[in-house]
Amino acid sequence: MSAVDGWGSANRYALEIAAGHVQSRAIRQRGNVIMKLDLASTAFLAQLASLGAPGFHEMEPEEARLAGGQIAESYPPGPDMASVRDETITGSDGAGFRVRVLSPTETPRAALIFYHGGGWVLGDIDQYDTLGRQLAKRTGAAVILVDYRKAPENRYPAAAHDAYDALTWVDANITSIAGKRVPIIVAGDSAGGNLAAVVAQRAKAENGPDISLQLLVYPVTDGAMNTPGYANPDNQLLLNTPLMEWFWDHYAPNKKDREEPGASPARAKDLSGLPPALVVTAEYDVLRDEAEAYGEAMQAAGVPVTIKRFDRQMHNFFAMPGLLPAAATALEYVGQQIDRHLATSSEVDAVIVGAGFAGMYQLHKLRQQGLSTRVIERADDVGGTWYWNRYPGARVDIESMAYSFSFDEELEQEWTWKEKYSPQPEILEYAQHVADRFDLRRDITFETSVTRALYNEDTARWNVYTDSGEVISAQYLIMATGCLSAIKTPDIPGADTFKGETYITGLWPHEGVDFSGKKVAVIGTGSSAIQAIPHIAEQADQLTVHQRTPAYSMPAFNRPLEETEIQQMKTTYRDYREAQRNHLAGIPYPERNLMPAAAEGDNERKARLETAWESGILTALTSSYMDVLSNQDANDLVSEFVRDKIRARVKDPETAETLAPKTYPLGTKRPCLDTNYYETYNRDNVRLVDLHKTPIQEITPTGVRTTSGEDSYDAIVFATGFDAMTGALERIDIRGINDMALKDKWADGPHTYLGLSVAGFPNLFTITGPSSPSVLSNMIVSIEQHVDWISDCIAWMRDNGHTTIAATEKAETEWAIHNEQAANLTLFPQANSWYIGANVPGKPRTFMAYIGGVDVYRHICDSIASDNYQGFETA
Ligand code: NA7
Repeated sequence: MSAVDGWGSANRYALEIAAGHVQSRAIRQRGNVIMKLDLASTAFLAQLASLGAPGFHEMEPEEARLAGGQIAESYPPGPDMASVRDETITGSDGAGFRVRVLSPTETPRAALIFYHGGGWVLGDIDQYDTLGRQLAKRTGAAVILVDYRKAPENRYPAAAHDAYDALTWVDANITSIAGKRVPIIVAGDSAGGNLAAVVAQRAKAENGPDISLQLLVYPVTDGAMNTPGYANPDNQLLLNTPLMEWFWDHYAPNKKDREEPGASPARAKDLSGLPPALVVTAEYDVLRDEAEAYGEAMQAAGVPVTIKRFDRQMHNFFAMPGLLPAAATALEYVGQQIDRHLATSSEVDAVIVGAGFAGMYQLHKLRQQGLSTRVIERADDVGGTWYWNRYPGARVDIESMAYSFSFDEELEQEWTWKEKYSPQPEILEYAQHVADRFDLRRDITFETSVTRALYNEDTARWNVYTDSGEVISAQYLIMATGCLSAIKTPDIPGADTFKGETYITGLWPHEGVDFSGKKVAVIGTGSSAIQAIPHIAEQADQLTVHQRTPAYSMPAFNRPLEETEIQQMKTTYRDYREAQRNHLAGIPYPERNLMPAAAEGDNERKARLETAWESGILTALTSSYMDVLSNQDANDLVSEFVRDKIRARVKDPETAETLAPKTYPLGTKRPCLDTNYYETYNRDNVRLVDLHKTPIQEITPTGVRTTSGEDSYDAIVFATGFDAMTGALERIDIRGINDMALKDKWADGPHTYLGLSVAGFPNLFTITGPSSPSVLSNMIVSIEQHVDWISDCIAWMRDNGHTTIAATEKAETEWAIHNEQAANLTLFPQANSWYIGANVPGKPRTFMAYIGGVDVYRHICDSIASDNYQGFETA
């Protein structure tokens, strides 16, 4: 709904009455003046002017309140809150008044007391509900709207008393409002700004509650009404001199009262020692000059004050949410100022998001370089993917000794892997060992999620928000959020109606699950399902697997490692690491055969593929010929070899054919390693449902309904994967220059330079970000390369006196073109894989990993760095 539409749908009676509020005559006669307003405000005033009606000051207060209330009904509803509660406070003089506590969905990081405008005569907390909610959502503060007593029924100082009583009530109840002691902000617009200023002065004079900030939106500050704006009708849009006189006459008819600072805060003799203030004004507002004068007077008295005038705006624009775009702009501005204000208490050089392998190593490196660093992690321990994926059978499918850190030789030597492919608990133990060994936990804040990160162009720093209400200011923001960490929530109709047990492989209960005696459904047949299914089948009474796309899987031949091979590896680690770094996928053995598949006869080829099969190494089949991933015929030969293996492993020919993938080339979706996966379908208690033949229609309260009927289950296991590569980044509201949201920038797919940096987002780094080799490689090899590169870049910046670095658009485009060309040389784009975003409905289809190889990519990154970070802009 546009601003004008919103207004147009408002009650006509309200419009007519409000029209007088605008000085319609002045508007008609001075069209040149109102055209100085922005378009929406001009249209808004023109609509009011065309209606013609008495001004508020020509009405009785009750009638004016009614009109004001009806105008407010055209505001859109505000955002949802965690809770909204109205309370009645008994003030110090015994009178009661209402407050409304709006609690944001995050733990509040401040309490913002808002006094509404309306000349002490009009307005109430219902009319400010939308603005209050918007403020709570944007600032992360609990907002307390105050329904102070109004004039003329209750003249000065009733409103000022209530305003102060609201402050002391909030101060006394801060832990029930915010969960802990948080900073208090007093805020208000127009007459409400007056009350906020008055409250701040009284709190100072009486040594009352600590106020962290005053937010004064075009506040009334002086009953003398003698600033230049009062003499200039051109400057009086939506509020004019007669209406101000009417307000003052109702609030403080006694002229002597108006001279007191309790009514006119600008009259206070000493403004020093007041809390910092943010004064917001509008260019065409009768209150502009007195508001700015008050701000300047506080400044002169040594108070930190920011005065922000919104050009081409009129009085009241801030409090018309949804009607004027400028209201949203001003709200964002105020939000950022409050962010800055609250952020100053927590400052570090770098914030790292995520304490998986990437976050841990990055913390270690930056610490070594002397940077103060905080890691924010949503889990209660380190480990990332290995913390969350605890489903039965979860294990690494790259050899354990290759899937480990190389940066510290002592670490390599002291840690001994027990199996060829370690199970999840052992890898988690390794992550914990790394955290202990390098004393990482002291800089990691656990059980906390980053919800927003906003780049502040003035300070060239990031404000990083957490769901615990903290804001951290950091020069560098490093996303170590993982490529496969944002769970794809089950996108099947009715998924939330199932009454039995529901499990998601990537969010497995820590205490484990006992499926004994149960009828279990598994949905999905990717790597996670393939690992879990044999274990679930052994426990469950019956297991039904729902397969949409079959995977190519080969046996892992997992086994305990022998002492001799452990020792052999430990003595040759350096050479092995070197080979990893210079290999396409960071998995150097078996070596890639540089011969095309067609160059060998059937028998030699069969022998070669058998050897690859027996190795139980993930990349062995795709490495068997140089063209397996780029030539359809070559791929067909290898794919058919695997299909024959599946046929040999599964007794029932129909089930075997269903399990044999035929719709995409081998290797173009993530291949899998398994232990007894296909053999599991030979069990009597296991059944396969081919969703291509009988698609799922819905999940019901008791089971799963496909086009062939409904089956009931005790438990459903969703092994349905992740919103890969971009999901974890886009779920955080990351905003760069000009408030550009990363999610918007990536609306048609991720744009990055090297998968490390994003144009328009200075000092933001993404470890194994989209368009880097990441998931096409051994993740640990890629993580180490990225962390080393980022750390070197930061060191270089410091050595050369640069405070910011960001990719240029040009470099980003060049990288995107190169990426696309590289992908198009292969068969990868043919498959509907998560590499391409095809698994998430509505996700743009782009190939999200660099296919040129870890070795080539490393070379490119190093060349760019040694060429003074070509493609980056520094400041
Ligand atoms: P994957 O590999 O994305 O597998 C998810 C599976 O779930 C896959 O078989 C999907 O079929 C299937 N799926 C997803 N949504 C549905 C719906 N709505 N209906 C039916 N089937 C569905 O995730 P994993 O957790 O197994 O593995 C992720 C990576 O982690 C893995 O590759 C390793 O790198 C580690 P689809 O193929 O989309 O037709």
